[in-house]
Parts: sequence; C-alpha cells; structure tokens
Amino acid sequence: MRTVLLVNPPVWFADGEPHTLDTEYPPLGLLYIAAWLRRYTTFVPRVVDVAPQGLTLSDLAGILRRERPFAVGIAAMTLQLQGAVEVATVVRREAPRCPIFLGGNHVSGDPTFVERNADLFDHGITREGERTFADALNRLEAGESLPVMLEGEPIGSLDDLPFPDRTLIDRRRYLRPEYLMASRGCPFHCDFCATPALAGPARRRSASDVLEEIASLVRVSRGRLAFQDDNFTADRDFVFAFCEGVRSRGWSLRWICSSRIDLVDEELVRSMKQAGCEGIHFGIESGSERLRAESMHKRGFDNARIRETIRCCRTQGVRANGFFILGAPGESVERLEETEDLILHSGLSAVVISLPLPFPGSGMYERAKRAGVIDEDFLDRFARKALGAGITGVYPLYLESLDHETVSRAMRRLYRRFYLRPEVALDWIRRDLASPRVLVQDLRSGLHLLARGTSCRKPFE
Ligand code: B12
Repeated sequence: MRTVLLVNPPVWFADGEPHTLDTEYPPLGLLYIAAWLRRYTTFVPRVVDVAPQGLTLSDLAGILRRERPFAVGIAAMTLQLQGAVEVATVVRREAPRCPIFLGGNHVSGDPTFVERNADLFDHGITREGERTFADALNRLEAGESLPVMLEGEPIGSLDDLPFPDRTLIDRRRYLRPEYLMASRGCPFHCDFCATPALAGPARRRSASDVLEEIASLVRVSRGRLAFQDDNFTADRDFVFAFCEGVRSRGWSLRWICSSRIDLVDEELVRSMKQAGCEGIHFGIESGSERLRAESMHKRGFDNARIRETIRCCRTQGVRANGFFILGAPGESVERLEETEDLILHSGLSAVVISLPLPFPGSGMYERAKRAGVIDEDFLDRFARKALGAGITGVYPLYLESLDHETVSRAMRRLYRRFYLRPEVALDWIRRDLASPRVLVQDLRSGLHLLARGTSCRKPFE
C-alpha cells in the first residue's frame, strides 16, 4: 500500500505549534485530488489539515514515520508559504527520499518558486492538480524522472471530476455548512484577484451533477451549503436550472454564494431565494466608481446599480454582503468617504474589509513588483521567515497614495460603525443562536471589534 500524504499547512508554526487565520473551511482542493487518486490510481491518499487537527511539527514527524509515504503533496496559498516551508523541512528530515510536491495558488502565480527553493521542494504543479499530480505519481513509480515544474492540465468537463472525498477529514472539526464548488474560474479579471493564474477559462458543472453531489450531502450538512465559486451566477441559465432542480426535489436547503453586482436581478434572486439562498457575497471593493474601474479593473456597474442590487436582495429576503478593499492605488481620503457612505447607507447585511495585498497571479502583484514593493526575492525571504514570522507587518501592502496608518484607521472606524449599529448586531446575534460554535466565534470577533476595531480573523490591522 503506497500512501500519498496531502498536507494543508497552517500560515506558520511558532515553537512547533500551528498558527492560522481560519480553521473552519475544509481543504476542498486536496479532497478533489484525493478523490481523483482513489479513482484513477492505486495510491492511497491521506489528508493532513494541520491547523484544524491541531498538529504540531513533532506530530507531523510522527505521522511521517508511521505512514512512510510514497510522496507528499503540499497545498499553499501565498500566505501559507511559511507553513509549507516548515512542513517540507520536516519531511526532508524524516523521509529524505520522499518526493515533495508543491501545488495550489502560490506556485500557480509564482512558478519559479520551487526551482528557487529546490532544497525543500522537488516538484511544483501549477493550476488544477488532479490529473497532472496523478500522472506524475504514476511516472515516478514507473521509475521515470520528472521535470521540476509541471503545468496542471485543467479538467475539460467538470462533470468528469469525482466529488471531493470528504471521508478523509473529520467533519466535526469544521463549520456546519458543507462547502462545494459548481464552477472553476471567473470570466472577469479584477486587478487584485489571483484566480486567473490558477483556473484558466471559466467552466461550470451541469446543474444535475451539482444536484447529485448535494443529494449525497443533505444528511451530513442538514441542508446547509456554502458555494465557494468565485462567481456563482456567471451563467444565468445554470442558476435557473439548479434552483428548479432544488425545488422539484422538494429539498429544504439553506445556502450562500458569491456573485457580481451586475449579474443579479429580481427574477434571478427570487428563484435563488425559493431554492434556499440566504445570502450573496458581492465584491464591491470601493464606493468610488473611478477607483473601482481604473485601479481595480472592476467595470460594468455603477453605485446606483449596487444600491439597486442590494435593495432587490433585501426585498426577496436574501442578505447582501459586501467585500471591500481600502487603500488600493489611487485611493484618497475623499474616496474613502464615498466607500464609507456606501457601506453604511446601502442596506448591506455584512461587510468584509481588506487592505491591498499583492498576491502572485494577480495584476496588482505585477504592478507592485514594478513599483518595487515586492519581488521573488522578497517572497523567498518571507517564506523562510527571514522577515519575521506570520503576516501582520511582514507581508507588504501595495499602498501608493495613502499610508498604512490612514487606511487601517479607516478600516477600524468602518468596522465599528457598521457592526455596532443595533440592527446589524441584533441580526447577527439572532442568527448565531442557532449554532453555539458560531455564536462563540462571533462573540470573539465582536469583542475584538470593540477592543481593536477589526475582526480577529483579519490578517492585517
Ligand atoms: C475558500 C477560500 C478560502 C478559505 C480556505 C480554503 C481552504 N481551506 O482551502 C479561507 C476563508 C480560509 C480563505 C482565506 C484566505 N484566502 Co482564500 N479563497 C478561497 C476560495 C474562494 C476557494 C478555494 C477553493 O476551495 N477552491 C476550490 C479548489 C478545488 O481549488 P484549490 O483549492 O485551488 O485546489 C486546486 C489547485 O489549487 C491545485 N492544488 C491545490 N493544492 C494542491 C496541492 C498539490 C500537491 C497539487 C499538486 C495541486 C494542488 O489542485 C486543486 C484541484 O484542482 C479561493 C478562490 C477560488 N475560487 O479558488 C480563494 C483564494 C484561494 N484565497 C485567496 C486569499 C488571498 C485568501 C486570504 C489571504 C484572504 C484574506 N485577505 O484574508 C486568506 C488567507 C488564509 C490563509 N489560511 O492563508 C486567494 C489566493 C491568492 C494567493 N496567491 O494566495 C484566492 C485565489 C482568492 C483570489 N481570487 O484571489 N480562503
């Protein structure tokens, strides 16, 4: 029996203990890869999700000694690079002959990372990993040698993918909704988004394939689902077919998804609501139309359309939540005020505010690189903790016009002003009462918000 360990590292380890931002989301990409290995190879996949399992570096060493894996595959977003390096270091020490693969978002946007860090990683696979990782393992087993870098071959028809193998994780360690994806990629290319480096052309599954996966999940999820798609409503016909499928099966579901302001209207939201949609996340980014269009390359809707879409969701009883970025190149105090006005007076139910983090794979990263804010050498030193452990104050922000203190202050003020309004706070508390775990988590966030002005889950303050 040849085991392949698939590891989701934490953001970093301190004295061997894992530190991370969020532990409540299952590592869907690794579960897809595991399902593919099970169907198309004879390798036995094991998923190690370090932070939710609370594993220390010495626990990992023990797992490696016990499992003696044929290969180790490590997943990493850019902010997990320190964790990935520390995991690879343990693998090198405990299983020196075991090939180490790196995949996921970081290497897809920074494909020379593995060559630059060849002492720790043997191979990198960019883009979607299922098919190419399986082929690579088979070739290694047959005694072939592999190039250091392989480009992941995207799955043409997503209906050909086996469902993620959720038996490989302990469900109780994650939040209640069952996470799933109905598509890969997004037809739009916003400047700050790293998806284009990973996903290639936008593709979606058929409604019947998604419904079949849900049928297998209804019992464990108690009907609560969260779609991870970048843009769930990119294909309108799909959404109608999916919602009709849910209704005709008589399922009582409660689900959330992400969409774009200009891809939602009353007819669509009504259909989604009837199929159990409770909330839609919209990337709004800024209250300044010019900043949104020119700096963030998010075009196609104005502020009037934003207010109209939010109103339309509220009318149907669907929560509209907004994602914002403060301080992107071209930001100004006046533009921050426009954002504040939009956040406080448009009827949003929740907001998530970020600062401009240049991640490889995004247009913003290329611009930040040209501006001398970040480069590959920086990423290598970041990954090795040469600049300090963790993220805050270590990973750079791409701020051009305003300084860090000004945007952080604006972020704290906005969070406080938004969430401490009685109608918003009470709405959260009412919903949280249904789940003690979420209640505890939100109370922690609420206390953090009162004390420091931000949610405790934000990487930057
Ligand atoms: C869900 C999600 C999260 C979840 C966690 C997800 C998890 N546990 O995997 C949470 C909420 C924690 C999260 C947090 C953040 N996220 Co996020 N997130 C997503 C999201 C929406 C979906 C991820 C997903 O499930 N994809 C579906 C699966 C099928 O794809 P996948 O995981 O990428 O896996 C495939 C490939 O990457 C590859 N692969 C993956 N691992 C491996 C391993 C090996 C060995 C191989 C060979 C291949 C391989 O094969 C897989 C199958 O094809 C994506 C956007 C997106 N649509 O992808 C952003 C995304 C991954 N997040 C992103 C960011 C920036 C963040 C945050 C920094 C946001 C913030 N400012 O706080 C934090 C960082 C958290 C951290 N721990 O470091 C960026 C990553 C950019 C980058 N270069 O790192 C993305 C791409 C968003 C974007 N559009 O820019 N996120």
